Order: sequence, then C-alpha cells, then structure tokens
Amino acid sequence: MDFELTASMMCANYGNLEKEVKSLEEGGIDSFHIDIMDGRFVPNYAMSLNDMNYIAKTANKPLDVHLMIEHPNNTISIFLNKLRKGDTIYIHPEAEYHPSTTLQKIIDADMIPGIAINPGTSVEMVSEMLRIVKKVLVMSVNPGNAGQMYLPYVGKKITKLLSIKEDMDFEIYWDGACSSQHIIEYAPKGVKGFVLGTTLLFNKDKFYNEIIKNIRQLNF
Ligand code: S6P
Ligand code: MG
Repeated sequence: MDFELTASMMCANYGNLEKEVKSLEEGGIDSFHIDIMDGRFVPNYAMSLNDMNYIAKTANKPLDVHLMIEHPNNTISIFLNKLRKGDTIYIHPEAEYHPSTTLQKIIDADMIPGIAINPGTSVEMVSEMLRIVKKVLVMSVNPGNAGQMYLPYVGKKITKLLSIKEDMDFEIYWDGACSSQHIIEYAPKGVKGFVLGTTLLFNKDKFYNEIIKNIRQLNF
C-alpha cells in the first residue's frame, strides 16, 4: 500500500530536536509536519519560526508547513524565503479574504500549494481552490491542539473529496487523531498521507522505526 507518513513535530521532544529529526528520518518518515499558530485563528501557539528553520536545516526530508494563522498573505514571504522548493505550505482558506492570491504566491515560489480545511468547512466552500492546489489537508479535529478526539462526521467529507480528486488533480492528507484504524480504512480508498501525532507516534514506549515499520505492515 502506497501512502505517506508525516511526523507532527509539535509533538516531538524538544529536549533533543536534532535526535528526533534524525531518528524519524532513519525510521522512514516521509516528511515533517510543522504546525504554526498565531493565537488568533486558533487559540494556541505551537511551533515557532526558529523551530521550523532548525528542522528545515537539519532534515533531508521535505517539510509540510500548516499555517493556522489569520491572513497568511501578510506573512507568506517569510515562509517562502525560509523553505525549499518542493516543500508544502498549507493555508486555511477560512483565514484569508483572498486565499487564491496567497496560493498563487506559493505556486510561483515552486512550492507545493495546499489548503487545510476545518471540520466545519464543506467541500463546496473551497471547490474553486481545489482546481489550483495539489494537496488538501483534511482536519479531523478542530485545529489548535494535539491529542484531541477524532470527529467522525469528517468521514463523509473525505468520501466526497475522494470522488473528485482525480478530476481536479489533488491528493488528500489526514490531520488529527490519526489511528491505525483510520489508516487501514482510508489508505486503500485513496487518502495519500497521514499526519502522525500523539495518537500513533509520539510519547510511546517504542522506537520510531518500530512504530513506522508496524504502520507500513498494517493488515489492509
Ligand atoms: C492540530 C494540528 C495537528 C496536530 C496533530 C497531532 O491543530 O494541526 O497537526 O499536531 O493532529 O496528532 P494527534 O494524534 O495528537 O491528534
Ligand atoms: Mg497540523
């Protein structure tokens, strides 16, 4: 089964971030998920720009940066200047008056444009943007924190997105409370990647390489 696994770095051990990055890469992670929050669009602050820059310098694998900030257009150049070609930037269309302008800047910088959509945002609300993004990050929890409960009504939205992804040329990614059961159910249906946080990857008694290997060998 071909699917991608991304480590949600807000859940990592900051006591030794370099070791975390290296162990995850050696364990076979595909990319690093960087949650940037502004205390306004979501009621929390997660990773800082310094954290993002440090991981960008330390990691060989790509970054996917999830901007949970109001009006990302105002500060998108900071991210475009720090990231590499081929990294992904997700913006929340709910947080911007003209999200397609911001997405165009990401495209022009040769980065991968994505939208992250809240549990309360419908496919219809973002349908025009689906024509220009390459990735849709479906939030299966309300954004702001790790360690939350999965919101089951999001499943219907994923089904709808799966039915149009080929025509509109985007891939679907899962963010929030991702469990083995979700991967077993949704990877075969075509969800391309899964963000792993406290539910499956971090703060466990096992090494990252064991956990990642076990996920790759799940019984589909
Ligand atoms: C939530 C954030 C996510 C979480 C991730 C944590 O606002 O966008 O990326 O960090 O979902 O995973 P878990 O398994 O702790 O819910
Ligand atoms: Mg996220």
